[in-house]
Amino acid sequence: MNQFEEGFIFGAATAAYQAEGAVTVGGKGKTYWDDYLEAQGVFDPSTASDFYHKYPEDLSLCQQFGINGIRISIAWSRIFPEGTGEPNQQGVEFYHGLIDECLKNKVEPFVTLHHFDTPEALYQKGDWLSKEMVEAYVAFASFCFKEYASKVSYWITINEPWSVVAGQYIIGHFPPNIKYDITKAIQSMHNMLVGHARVVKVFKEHKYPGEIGIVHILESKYPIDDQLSSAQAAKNEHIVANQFLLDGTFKGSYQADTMAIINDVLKKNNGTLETTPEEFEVLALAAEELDFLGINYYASHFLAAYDGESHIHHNGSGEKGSSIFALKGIGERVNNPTIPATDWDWPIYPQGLLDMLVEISQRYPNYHKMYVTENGMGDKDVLENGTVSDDNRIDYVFLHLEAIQQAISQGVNVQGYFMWSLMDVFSWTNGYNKRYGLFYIDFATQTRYPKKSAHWFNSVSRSQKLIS
Ligand code: BGP
Repeated sequence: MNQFEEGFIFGAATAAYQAEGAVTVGGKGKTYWDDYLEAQGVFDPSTASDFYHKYPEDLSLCQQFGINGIRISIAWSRIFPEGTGEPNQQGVEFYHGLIDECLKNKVEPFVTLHHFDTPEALYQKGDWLSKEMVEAYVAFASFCFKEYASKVSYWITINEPWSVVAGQYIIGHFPPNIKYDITKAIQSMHNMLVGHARVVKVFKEHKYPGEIGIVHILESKYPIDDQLSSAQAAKNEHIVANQFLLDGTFKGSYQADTMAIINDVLKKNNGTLETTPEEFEVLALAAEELDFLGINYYASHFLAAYDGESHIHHNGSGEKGSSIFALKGIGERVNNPTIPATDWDWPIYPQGLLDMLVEISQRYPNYHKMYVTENGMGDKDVLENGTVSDDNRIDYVFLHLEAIQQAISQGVNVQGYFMWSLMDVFSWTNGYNKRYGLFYIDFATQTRYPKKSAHWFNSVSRSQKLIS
C-alpha cells in the first residue's frame, strides 16, 4: 500500500521570479513586481535564491537527493523585455542552458509559461483584463514552443489563476492592490482561461512533442458547522475559487450549477461577466486536448455565512491568528480549533487534498492525469550545525503523500508530486522569512544546506515507498 508505481515523479518546484534573482541582469525587462517592491522597500527580490547563477549547483543537488523532476518557469520579461517585440537573445540562451542542465542531471523539467510575472509593459495595459495581454501571451508561448519544444516534455500554461486574481483584485497584496473587486477577479480568471486555451490550441496544432497542462490551486472548502448557511458559504467559495476554473478547463464552459452561484455573487457585487461564443469554442477545444492537470494544494478552509461588507487581513508576517478573510456574497473563513495550522494560518488538512482529487475525478470523468505540482509547508526554519531539523515539514509531506496514495487506491490517476519548494525562495507577500525549501539558503552568502527533509525525501524517492 505504501509503494508508489515505478515512474511516479518525486520532484520539487521553483518559479523564475522567486528563485532566479538577477532581475536586471542579462537584458531582463521589468515585471509588475519590480517597481512595486522597490517602492514598498520591505522585500528585495533582486537576488532571491540566485538560481540564475547557481542553477548548475541546484540541479546537481537534485540529482544527489533523488529529486527527478523540477518545476521551472520562463520569465517572460527575460525573453521579451517589453512583453512583445524582439526577443532578448541572452534570455533565450539562459533558458537553453537551464533546460539542458536539467536534462543532463536527469531531472525532468516541467516548464511554466506564466507564474505570476506579467511584464510591466503589459501590466500597464491592463494585464489579464486586456485583450492585448492575451494576444501577447499567445505570441510569447508560441515563441517558447518553437525554441524549446524539442527538449521540454511537459509544459504548463499558467500557474494558479485564482491566486493571481485573488492577490490582484480581492486581497490586494499583488499589484494593482485592488481589494474586494470580485467582478474583476472573475473576469480576469475567464480571460486567463481563454489565454490558456489558445496556447493549448497552438501547441496541438503544431503537433509539438510532449504534453501540456495547467496548474490550479485547489483547496477544499468545508462548512464550519452543520448550519445550512455555512454549507452555502463553503459552496460559494468552492465554486468561485475552484469549480469555475475547473469547468472552464475540463468542460470548456461553465456549467449551470456553477453559473447560478457566479451570477449570484456578481449580482451582489454589482458586476457582470463578459464572454464571447468564440472564447467558448477555444475553451471547448482545449478541454478536449489538455494532457494533464497540475494541482497545487496547501490548505483547506472552513466557512461560515457572512452578511457584512468584504473584509480581509493578510497574514504576511507569520503572526498566528491574524488572518481575516470575509467576502461579501460568499462567506467567511473561520478558525477550526480542531485542525492544526501554520504560523501563517494555513490549516493543515491532508484530507482536503484527498477529497479534492476524488471530487475532480468524479465531476470531470474526461480528465486525463494529474500531478500535485505544489505542496509544502512554510515555516520559520532555523539553521543549526549546518542543517535544519524540519520534522514538522516531513510530517506535513508524509501526510499529504499518504492522501495521494489513498486517492490513487480509489482510482485517481496521480503521476507525480512536486514539493514547494526546491530551495528556500522569495515568497511574494511574505519575503524570506517563510521558508519551504528542501535546501536551506543563507541569503547573505547564497550557500545551500540540505535540510532533514531533503534526506528523507531522497529515501522516499529512491525506494518509491512512503516511509516515515
Ligand atoms: C503558490 C505559488 C508559489 C508559492 C506558494 C507559497 O500559490 O504558486 O509561487 O509562492 O504558493 O506561497 P507563499 O509564498 O505565499 O507562502
